[in-house]
Amino acid sequence: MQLGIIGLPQSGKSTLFSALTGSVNEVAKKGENRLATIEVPDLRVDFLSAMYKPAKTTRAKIQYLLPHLPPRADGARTPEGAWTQARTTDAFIHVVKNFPGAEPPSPAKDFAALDEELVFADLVVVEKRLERLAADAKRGKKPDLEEERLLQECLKLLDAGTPLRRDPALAAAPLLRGFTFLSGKPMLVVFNNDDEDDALPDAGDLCQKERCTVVRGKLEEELTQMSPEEARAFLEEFGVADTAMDRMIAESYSLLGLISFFTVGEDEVRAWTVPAASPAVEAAGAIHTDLQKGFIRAEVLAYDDLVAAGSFQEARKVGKVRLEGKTYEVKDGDIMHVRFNV
Ligand SMILES: Nc1nc2c(ncn2[C@@H]2O[C@H](COP(=O)(O)OP(=O)(O)OP(=O)(O)O)[C@@H](O)[C@H]2O)c(=O)[nH]1
Ligand SMILES: [Mg+2]
Repeated sequence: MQLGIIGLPQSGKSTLFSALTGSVNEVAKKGENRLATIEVPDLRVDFLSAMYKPAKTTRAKIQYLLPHLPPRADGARTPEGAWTQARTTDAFIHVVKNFPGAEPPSPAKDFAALDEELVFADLVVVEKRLERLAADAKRGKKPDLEEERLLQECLKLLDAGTPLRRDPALAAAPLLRGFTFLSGKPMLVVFNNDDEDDALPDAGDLCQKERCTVVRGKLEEELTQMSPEEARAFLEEFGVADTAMDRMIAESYSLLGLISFFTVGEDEVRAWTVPAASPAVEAAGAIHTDLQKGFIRAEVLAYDDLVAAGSFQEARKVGKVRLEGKTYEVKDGDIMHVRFNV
C-alpha cells in the first residue's frame, strides 16, 4: 500500500514524513519526490516469530510518498505535473497546519484550499474527456455510454465543489480507474499540532465529513532520533499513548479497509495484507496464484486462540483449528494454512 503525504506549503509534510519513516537524516533533495518503505510493526508477528523461530520473518510494508509540491503565489494552484506520482497512490494523508506561526492556524480554511485544488484538477480532466467524447461522437464514433454517464456523475459532484471520495462507489468504478482522480482517493486528514497540544481543532463540520486525526509532528520527529528508552520516557512525559507511526498505520489500514492474516512455519512467518472479508480463495491468491487455482481448503486458527492454546497442536486438540472453504471470509489475525493441489 502506498500513501501520499500532501498539504499546503509549510504545513509540516516533511516533518511528518520523517516522523513516519525515521528518515530524518536522509538528505532531502530539493524539488524531488521522496519515497520511503517501512515495515509495519506488529506485535503478533513478533510473537509468531518467537514461537516458530523461522529462517525468515516478513512483515507487511507501507510506502509513504512525499510528492514535491512547489510553493506558489497565493491563489495559484499546484502545477498539474507535480501530482503525477501522487496520482497512483492508494490514499492521501492530508497534513493541515495547526500550530501557531506568524499567524494563528486556520485549519478549516487551509484544508479547503488544497482540497479545492484536487477537485479542480479532476474537473479539468473530466471536462476534457467529455469534450473528447462529444467530438468523437460527431465524427461518427460509437460512444461508450457507460463511461459518459459516469463522467457526467463526476461532473455534477465536481461542479458543486464536492470531492469524488464522497461517492466511493463512483470513485472506485473500474471504467474510471484510468483517470486516477485526485479527489476520489480515500483521505485521512492529519492536523499537525504544537508539542503541548493534542486536541482536535475546531474545524467546523470538517471532521464529520472526513476522517480526522491529530499528530504533533515536530515532537514525533524528535522521537525517531531517540533510543527506545529515551523515547519511552519522552512518550510518558508528553502523554503520548501511541506514536504517530503506529496510529497512522492503524488508520491507514482502516481507511482502506485492509486486514492482516498470517502464514507460519519453520521457513517463514509472514504477514499478508488483504481487503477485509476477502474470501479465503482470494487471500490464498495473495500468497501465490497456484494456491488460488488449486485451492482445496484452508486450515484457519485465530491468533488469539493460538496464544491461548500455546501451540498450533494444542489449539488443534481443543478444536480451535477450523477447516474452511473457498468462500470463508478471512478475519484480521487469522493464521492460515492453505491446502492446495496443482
Ligand atoms: N511548532 C511547530 N512547528 C512545526 C511543527 N511541524 C513542523 N513545524 C515547523 O514548520 C516548518 C515547516 O515544516 P515542514 O515539515 O518543512 O513543512 P512542509 O509542509 O514540508 O513545507 P514545504 O515542503 O516547504 O511545503 C518547519 O520550520 C518546521 O520545523 C509542529 O508540530 N510544531
Ligand atoms: Mg517539505
